[in-house]
Amino acid sequence: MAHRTLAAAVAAAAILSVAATAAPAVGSSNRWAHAAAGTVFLPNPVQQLGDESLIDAKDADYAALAPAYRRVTLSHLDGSGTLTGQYVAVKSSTGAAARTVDGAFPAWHRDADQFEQVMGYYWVTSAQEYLQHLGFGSALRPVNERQIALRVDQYGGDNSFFRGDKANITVGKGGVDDAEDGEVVVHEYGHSVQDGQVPGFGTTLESGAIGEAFGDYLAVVVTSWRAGAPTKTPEACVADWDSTSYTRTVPHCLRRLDGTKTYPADVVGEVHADGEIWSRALWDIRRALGDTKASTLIVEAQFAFAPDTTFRAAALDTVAAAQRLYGSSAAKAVTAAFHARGIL
Ligand SMILES: [Ca+2]
Ligand SMILES: [Ca+2]
Ligand SMILES: [Ca+2]
Ligand SMILES: [Zn+2]
Repeated sequence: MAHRTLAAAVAAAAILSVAATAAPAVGSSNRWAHAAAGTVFLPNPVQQLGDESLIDAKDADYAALAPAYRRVTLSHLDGSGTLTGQYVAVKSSTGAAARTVDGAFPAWHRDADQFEQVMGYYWVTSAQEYLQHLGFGSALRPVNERQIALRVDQYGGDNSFFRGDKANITVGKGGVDDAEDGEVVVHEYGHSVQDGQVPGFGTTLESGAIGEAFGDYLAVVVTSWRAGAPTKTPEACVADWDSTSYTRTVPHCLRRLDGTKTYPADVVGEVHADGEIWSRALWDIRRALGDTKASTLIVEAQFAFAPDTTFRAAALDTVAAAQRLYGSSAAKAVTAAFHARGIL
């Protein structure tokens, strides 16, 4: 199994390098036409194995986790042998920088710092590839097609965050190392995406809540797209693995997309909690229209958001994007999703 995946990766790399040699120069894009195999969770062991009893065990690599490691292809690399690529450059302050050996990244497991570096690279790049598969950067305008920095930091708190410099991501190592959960990485990239669309987005409680909600939504849709559905844990559950460190109830979820909160009754004045009002609307839009249409109109709508937008204004922008892209029946479904939350 691992061999076949590796062989496929090597074949893909060979095709890419042939294309890079044979094709005429197309600006600077050839610089990123490199690929290498790497080992990841797809997206996290709790979701992959359907096992809610897995625990951090102080970053140990124990037998029950073994089936969750997957050999995948890391794409859009610069060919330097480091985790430097078109959409993300990984920096680590906790261990030596990952480097390829004979053209592939060694099969590091979770007890090696380099595992989180590979995870950060793979999941940011996967999220950008998801946006491109929707048509952003081809039929639609590009979304966040810049190289961001992803830092793996050793601070104690269990809270990855999106820095004041906006584009970039820092993942921490509290509890389960944050970058061991692909959904945490993609959530953080969601903030970068919104900042790429609307510089400085998220200056108020409601716009901040929309930011948290979109990160949660993106985490689920990107990981389902890449790893496949149905999932072995509820698809609406975000960060099944990272959350084993700080939740008691099963299934372990940092948050869910399918909650029942409504506006304004359930507003508590905290962006993550209030975000669950917005993310449920996004979840309902996806259930009504399917992944591709829902994600396309949700992301397209965000270009129109003000940095300090309100739930109501952003919902109206989202209805308008649905109408523009897919017509009246889609706009009606989007309106219904926001109406059910008390937003419209
Ligand atoms: Ca680790
Ligand atoms: Ca953590
Ligand atoms: Ca999940
Ligand atoms: Zn966040």
